[in-house]
Amino acid sequence: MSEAASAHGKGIDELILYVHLLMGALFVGWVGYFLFVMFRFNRSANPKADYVGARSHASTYLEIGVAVVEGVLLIGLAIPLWARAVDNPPGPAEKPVELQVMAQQFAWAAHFPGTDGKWGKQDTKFADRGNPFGLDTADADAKDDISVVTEAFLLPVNRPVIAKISSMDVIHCFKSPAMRVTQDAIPGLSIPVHFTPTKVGDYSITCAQLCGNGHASMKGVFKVVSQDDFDKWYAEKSKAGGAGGSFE
Ligand SMILES: [Cu+2]
Repeated sequence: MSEAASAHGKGIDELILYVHLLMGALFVGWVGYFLFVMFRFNRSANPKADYVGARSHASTYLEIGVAVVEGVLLIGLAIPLWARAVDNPPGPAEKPVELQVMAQQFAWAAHFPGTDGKWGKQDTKFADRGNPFGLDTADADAKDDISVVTEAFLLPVNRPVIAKISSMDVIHCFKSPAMRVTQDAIPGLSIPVHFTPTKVGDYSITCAQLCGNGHASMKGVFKVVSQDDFDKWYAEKSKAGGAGGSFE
């Protein structure tokens, strides 16, 4: 797994580690028990079956122990992590960067509201491969909107990001391994995910849902840069602006 580069990434890695440690302990325990039973209760040692079976309560205590550890993982780690990383998106006070992400066979596109901070009008009647976000180019708020298609898009470091994931054809899945974010992209739905990139660098986006014969080549890149570099790129793109992005 690539190194985590988002604020909640460490919590996910810890949870994965603890779940694997528990599974490892169960695996070793079960294999050990299986071997013990094979030797202890083989036919030559026990020519006649015992109809009472086990008399010790050890297995009950072990089962309770495993259930307690599972409970601690679920209630102590998984649910609080979900509350932090999935529920409760950052509010306006945290100044999140907002974007829409559109999946299409077989590429990714991103759409930002531009320097005015307002999304241009969008309607599915305008949406096609040449205008994946269905921007109404006649709308004044759309003039400075940024559409980035099949090229890298930028995000500032240490600032929360809210990405609304959608698809214009089949079900895809937005996956950024380094950000520890995975969300299905479903036609007709706009599903928000949020994360905070914590390291400058280039990070891949892949599609994690088999979506057709070009699925493996459906790669995207986002660059995490300093706030200054992001502002410069954002202003330039916004000036060029409009519904520039096209899958064609
Ligand atoms: Cu896909």
